[in-house]
Formats: sequence, C-alpha cells, structure tokens
Amino acid sequence: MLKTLAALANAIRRESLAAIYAAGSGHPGGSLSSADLLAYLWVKELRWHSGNPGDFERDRFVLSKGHACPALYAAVAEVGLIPHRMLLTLRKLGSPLQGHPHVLDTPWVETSTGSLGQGFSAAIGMALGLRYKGSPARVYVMLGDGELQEGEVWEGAMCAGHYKLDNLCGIVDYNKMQSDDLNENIMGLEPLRAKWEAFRWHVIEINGHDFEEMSAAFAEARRTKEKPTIIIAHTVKGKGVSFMEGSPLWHGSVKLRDEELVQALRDLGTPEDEIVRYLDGTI
Ligand SMILES: Cc1ncc(C[n+]2csc(CCOP(=O)(O)OP(=O)(O)O)c2C)c(N)n1
Ligand SMILES: [Mg+2]
Repeated sequence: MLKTLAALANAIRRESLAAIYAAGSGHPGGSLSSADLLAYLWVKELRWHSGNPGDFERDRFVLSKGHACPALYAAVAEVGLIPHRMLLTLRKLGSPLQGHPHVLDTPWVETSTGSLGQGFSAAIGMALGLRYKGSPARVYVMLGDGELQEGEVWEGAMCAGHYKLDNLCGIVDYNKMQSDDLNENIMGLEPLRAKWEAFRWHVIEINGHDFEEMSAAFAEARRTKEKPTIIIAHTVKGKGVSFMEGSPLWHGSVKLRDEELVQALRDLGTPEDEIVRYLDGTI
C-alpha cells in the first residue's frame, strides 16, 4: 500500500509540473510540498460514500492554499474524477482547471479559493453546518504556512475551537516559506503548536512526506472529540526536484523552460521516453 502511495505522489508531482509547463505559469513549490499529503487524503482518507460528489454525506476537502491546485488537479485525476488529459488545460480559457480552484464545473471543489485565509473560513462554516444537520461527514482543509499570516485564519481558528468542531481537520503544509522568503524572515509563526493549542485545537505534528505518520495522524484526528484537529505537517518546498527544494524562486507563478522541466522530471525518476512525451504534451 505505502509503495503505491509513493508512486502516486510521484505521478502527482510529474503531472503538476507538466501542467505548469504547458500553461507557462503556475506554482510548483507549494504543489510539490503538498503532493504526498494530497495523495494520502484523496486515496486513503476522504470518504466519497456513493462516489457521487452530490452526496450530502461526502467528506469535504478545501484547498485553502489554492495556488497549489496543480497538485489537487493531479490528485483528483489519479482517483478518476477527471481525465488525465484535462490536466494540460490548466489555466487555459474555458478549462474547468483554473489557476486557482473554482467551483464551476468541478464538483470536487467545495468553494473557490486563492485569496489566502478565505477557504479556511468557508471550511469552518461547512463543518458547523454539517454538524447542525447531523451529518457524519468530515471537513478537511489544507492551509499554507504563509497563509497563517492572514488575520482571518486566527478568527476562524477561534471560532472552530469555541464551537468544538471535531468534524474539522486542518492540515498545515509547513514548508517554512511563503512567496519570496522564509516565513521566519517575513513574519514568524513560532511557537506554532502553542498558538493552535491556545485556540483550543488538538495538535498533531508529523513529517508531511511520511505516509505512516499521516495514517496515524488522520486516525487520531478522527478519534479526537470535542476539539478540531490541526495536523502540522513539516514539509520541504519544491520536494523531489533538486533545484527547487528550499528555494523561494520556485514558489510561483513561474514559467518552466524546457531544460528545467527535463531536469525536474529526471529528478523524479521519469524514464527518458516519457520525458519527451511530457515535453510535447502527448502524455
Ligand atoms: C489574501 C492574499 N494575499 C496574498 C496572496 C498572494 N500569495 C499567493 S501565494 C502566497 C504565499 C503563500 O505562502 P504559503 O501559504 O506558505 O504557500 P506555499 O508555501 O504552500 O506555496 C501569497 C502571498 C494571496 N493569494 N491571497
Ligand atoms: Mg509555505
């Protein structure tokens, strides 16, 4: 099972980069840091019950760090909700796969996101509404660490803690960077665990590239009652691509040159004949 997840996350990374390359624009760094978590969530954690996005009892997922949507799109393609060939329409006019997730024509997008902080608030509203209606569905929301610098996040955190939303699970992609620099140089987040605890959340810290740790953390979140859970997932921005790892240059929105896509795909272990097909858009 774990090997399969690793292969799937690798495919999400390749497909995210190919889509950003084809679009001539997009955010690779935060897509690569979140690829393992998105693979786990979509394959192992989210329950779609009938498999119908219109099913009221489905678990909800909100990518509040909406700019990382190339990885979300690749993940939903991996679980069969959209065709793979659609991925290369990223950011094109008329495509459902816009540069930030948009609710139109994408039933697996619960709310449009991209303006940082807002998706988190919307997810909290969903969790509250589902609880009032007696639904067993859970709400999962992924935030960026730079996103945590938005004041709206902490208003939401206070609300979810106050209302004891134990059907809500937040995941922070803690890659230590936002757009141009380390968060610590822009506006420090630490002590991050203590902040969430102060807002009455149950806190779990994991390595966001380790599937065993994810499995235990999501199980613990499901068991936790009377509190929302936040999983602080330590990750590496640009994970898997040598020249992107830990470099703020690759946050986005970037245009990938041919040689950069080739190097990135080689770093991800892509066979040479497949690299050619990624370059000419026939994969
Ligand atoms: C309200 C708002 N302010 C600014 C931006 C521009 N912006 C897009 S991504 C980003 C940095 C986000 O950093 P982080 O949340 O850490 O994302 P990641 O590192 O996962 O890519 C910023 C400032 C935005 N999308 N929304
Ligand atoms: Mg970040």
